[in-house]
Amino acid sequence: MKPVLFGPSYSVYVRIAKITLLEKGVDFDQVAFDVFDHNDWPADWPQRQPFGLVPAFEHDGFRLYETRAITRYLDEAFPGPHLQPDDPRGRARMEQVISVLDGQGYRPMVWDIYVERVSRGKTGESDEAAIAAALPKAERRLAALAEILGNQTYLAGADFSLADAQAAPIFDYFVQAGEGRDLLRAQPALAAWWDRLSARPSVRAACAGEAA
Ligand SMILES: N[C@@H](CCC(=O)N[C@@H](CS)C(=O)NCC(=O)O)C(=O)O
Repeated sequence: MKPVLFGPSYSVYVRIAKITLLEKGVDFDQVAFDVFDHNDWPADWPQRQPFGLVPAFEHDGFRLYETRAITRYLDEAFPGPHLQPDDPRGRARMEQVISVLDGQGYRPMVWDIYVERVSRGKTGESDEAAIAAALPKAERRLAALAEILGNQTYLAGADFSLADAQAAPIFDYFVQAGEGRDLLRAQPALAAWWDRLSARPSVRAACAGEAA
C-alpha cells in the first residue's frame, strides 16, 4: 500500500513531510482537508492526531503523527538518498536547527510576519504591532541560522538534510512578506542558501499552489 499523508497542502508541516517524501522518491497519496474547518476533518481525525493538528501519516497500517517523527521514519524506512548526516555532530546540528525552527522560528516568521502582512494584509487587517514585535525575533533567528550555516552548502553540512526540509516551507512563506525579504537580504550567506534550496524540485513542488 502507498503511504498516505493527511493534511492540507498549505500547511507548513504538511509541506515539510511532502518535501521529505519527494526527496526520497516515495510514491504517496495525500488526503487533503482544511484543518481550520472542523466540519472538513475526516471522521477519525481525533484518533489519527489527538491534538487536531496536521499532518498525520500512515504506511501499511503504521500510523504516525508529529512531523519530526514522520520525516525520520521516511528517511529510515525507505530507500533513496540519506537525509540525515552520518556523523554524530552533523546529526546533532540537524536536530539543533529543527528545534530552532520549530520552537523559535515558525510562529514569528510564519504567523506574525507572513500571515499578518500577506494573508490578513489582503483585507487590510494586518496587526502592525504583531509584525513589529516579531521582526527582531525573526532577525535573531536568521542570525542564529546564518551562524550555524557558516560556509556550508546546507544547514547540516554539504548535503540537503531534514533540517533544510524543515526550513523550506517556513522560509517560503516568510520571504513573501517584504519585511522577510529585507531581513534575509541582510544575511547574504543565508540568502544564497535559500536561493539554492528554493530551486530544488521538491521544494518548488511542495510549496506550490494554495497558500495559508
Ligand atoms: N508539532 C506538530 C505541529 C503541527 C502544526 O502546528 N500544524 C499546524 C499547521 S502548519 C496545524 O495543524 N494547525 C491547526 C491549528 O492550530 O488548529 C508537528 O510537528 O506535526
